[in-house]
Amino acid sequence: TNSVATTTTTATTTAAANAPKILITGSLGQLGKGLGRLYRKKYGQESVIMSDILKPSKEILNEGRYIYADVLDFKNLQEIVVNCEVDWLIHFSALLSAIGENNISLAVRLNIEGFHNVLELSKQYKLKLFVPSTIGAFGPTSPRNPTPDLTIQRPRTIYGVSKVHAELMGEYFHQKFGLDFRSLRFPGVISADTAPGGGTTDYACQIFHDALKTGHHVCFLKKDTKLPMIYVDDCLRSIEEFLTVPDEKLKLRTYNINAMSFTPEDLAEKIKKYIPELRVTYKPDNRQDIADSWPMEFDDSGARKDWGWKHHYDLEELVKVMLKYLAPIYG
Ligand code: AKB
Repeated sequence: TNSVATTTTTATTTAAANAPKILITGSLGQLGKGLGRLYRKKYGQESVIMSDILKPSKEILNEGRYIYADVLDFKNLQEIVVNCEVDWLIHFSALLSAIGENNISLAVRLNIEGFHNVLELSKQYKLKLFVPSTIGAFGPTSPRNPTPDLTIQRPRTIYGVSKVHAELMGEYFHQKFGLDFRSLRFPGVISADTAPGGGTTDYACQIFHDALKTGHHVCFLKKDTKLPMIYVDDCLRSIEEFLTVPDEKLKLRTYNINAMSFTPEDLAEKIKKYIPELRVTYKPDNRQDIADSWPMEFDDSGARKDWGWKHHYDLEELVKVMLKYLAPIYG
């Protein structure tokens, strides 16, 4: 038993010794909490530094290191990168599509100036830099059905424009300075334990809560608006897998990622299999215009071919896992 214990301890110590120090900005948003957990499990509790400008919950504090980091403050970020010996920077801070249109100047500052700060620091300190991009990086002149990796990108939201900017700057810094910049374009991400932060695809999370709470969902998109979507576990796994792909396998610095496409009506029908009393009223608002300019089918064959991306959750599985998670909460 002793030698097994020693071997296991040595293995864990070696893993921890080789583990990258990962700083996650905007970590209290939809993706940060889950990714932090995933990396702490993989590389040890000490390997992840969660950061944001918000006050964390007790739960977050109990899970490991959390610090205040304002991505608009270059010196503050620089100090963290140096003092915490950061190797990888995962940059989640951003205003999403719908909320960005309501506060364009803040979106420009956060999504563009904030990104410049992390880009510059990543170059200076030779960090691996991951920045999520989005289906929102496409626009009405892009092919929508399907949308390939390389095509016209003329988005009509400040969120989309800032993401195209990030994709291009990252690619340029890679080619010019050898920066290990990587990005994935995500569809709408659906999660149960964290809430999305003001996007056009948010209805696909909210409908589950409403179905269980009141049996009535008011949808801000038309019933036949088809958009690509992914379950959060698949999304986080794609980041984890992508960041360890050897450089020589990557043909692009930014890949499309996808799992499924559905309309609000498709989703409601699937949920009704479990909650037949669900009623949906359609009241499209300005988010409809955004959705109408985005991909309907997202072609992620590049990621599948170059580094083996595979989703696990389709619409059926998504509905099952969301209801399994949320049903006990609403009793
Ligand atoms: C949004 O709707 O803004 C985001 C996204 C698809 O990038 N969920």
